[in-house]
Amino acid sequence: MSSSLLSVAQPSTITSDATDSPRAGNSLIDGDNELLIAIMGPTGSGKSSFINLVSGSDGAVGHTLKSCTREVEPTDVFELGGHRVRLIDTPGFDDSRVSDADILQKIADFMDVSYRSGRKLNGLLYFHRIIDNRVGGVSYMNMQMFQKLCGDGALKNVFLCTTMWDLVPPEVGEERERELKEDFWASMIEQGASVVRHDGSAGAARNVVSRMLHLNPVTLRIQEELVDEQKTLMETLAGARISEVLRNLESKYRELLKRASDDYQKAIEEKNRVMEALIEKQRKEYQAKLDKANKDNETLLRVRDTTITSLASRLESLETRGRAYWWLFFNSPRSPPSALAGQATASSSAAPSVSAPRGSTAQLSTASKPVEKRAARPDQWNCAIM
Ligand SMILES: Nc1nc2c(ncn2[C@@H]2O[C@H](COP(=O)(O)OP(=O)(O)O)[C@@H](O)[C@H]2O)c(=O)[nH]1
Ligand SMILES: [Mg+2]
Repeated sequence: MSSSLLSVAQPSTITSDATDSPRAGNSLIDGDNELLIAIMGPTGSGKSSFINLVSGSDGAVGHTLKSCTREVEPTDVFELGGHRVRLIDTPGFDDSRVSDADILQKIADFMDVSYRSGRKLNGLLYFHRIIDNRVGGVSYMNMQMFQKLCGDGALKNVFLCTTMWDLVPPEVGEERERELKEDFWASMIEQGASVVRHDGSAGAARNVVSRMLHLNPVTLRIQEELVDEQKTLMETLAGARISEVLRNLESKYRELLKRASDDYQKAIEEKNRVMEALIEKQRKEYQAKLDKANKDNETLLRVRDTTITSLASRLESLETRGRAYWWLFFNSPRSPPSALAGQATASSSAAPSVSAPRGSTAQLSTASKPVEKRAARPDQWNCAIM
């Protein structure tokens, strides 16, 4: 990469003395707008921990497999530097128990509904662990999906954030960061993406977000594709990429399974018990991976032909998840679609178990305070379509 490119996006280690300068259009006083910032990246890259640090919420941090984020999860609104901010946590494309196709659909659904309801994202943060010594399968897949979802036009609102600097010697981290900038992130940096380091502290986390508060909202490529161009999910760049990856994976594991089955047969004939057990174990692993690829492909087939033309029909198609997007309609340029609002009743149905804004029950610092909760909640609407 050229030195001029490097100079465009020198990483900045965010320290707690950085400040933001609120702009009139986005401030609490003028317009009372909420700023939306989405957080993406592989599972385990520190997204939920970061979100908890900034917002004071207590969403699931993945110390165990079970506690990983599997839904698009907005925080409650909180205040930062005079702005009302909501962060959106997203699952990574690498969950062993949820198909990548399902994850794409969940993220695409959220982006679709938010865009149709007139709410654009102000920024996107992409997380990457600096401890990863190579950008292999999972990291690469997540980066590719992120780029396809964003499109080039949104990259000026993207911050590429490295985490877990406390776990590597500084010189090792710096070398990996250089590789990321010169290779994997080079095209995003050229289009305006910024590179930042998060040192794990609450002050640093808040200052990363502070740097995004003045950005003008952007439309993501996937939002244009789904809403403006009325493409099906599989016709989008992200959908096409995932479908290509899954097709390749399916044929790869089918081939590996066939070879393992031949070797297994040979081991039985040769009465080689040790080899037989080893190959059987391998065969089961390949079978599980093939099953997952098949399941992903089934999900893709299910969503392949669905083109959604209106917000009401999008919400209808979302079943339980749609109910969790109620908050998008508050302070939004659009009202809830009549399909929802017309059925509002005083009787309360169960709040959605997923995607409802996280409670902000944790101790909060003065720099990050929760804003008052809204009185009306559409989870109290008895919506037949949900
Ligand atoms: N050492 C270290 N661990 C971290 C840091 N950030 C997060 N973690 C840990 O990394 C694990 C995954 O974090 P999580 O926030 O759930 O990642 P997510 O899957 O991207 O949401 C958890 O055990 C966190 O406590 C960091 O900056 N340094
Ligand atoms: Mg998480």
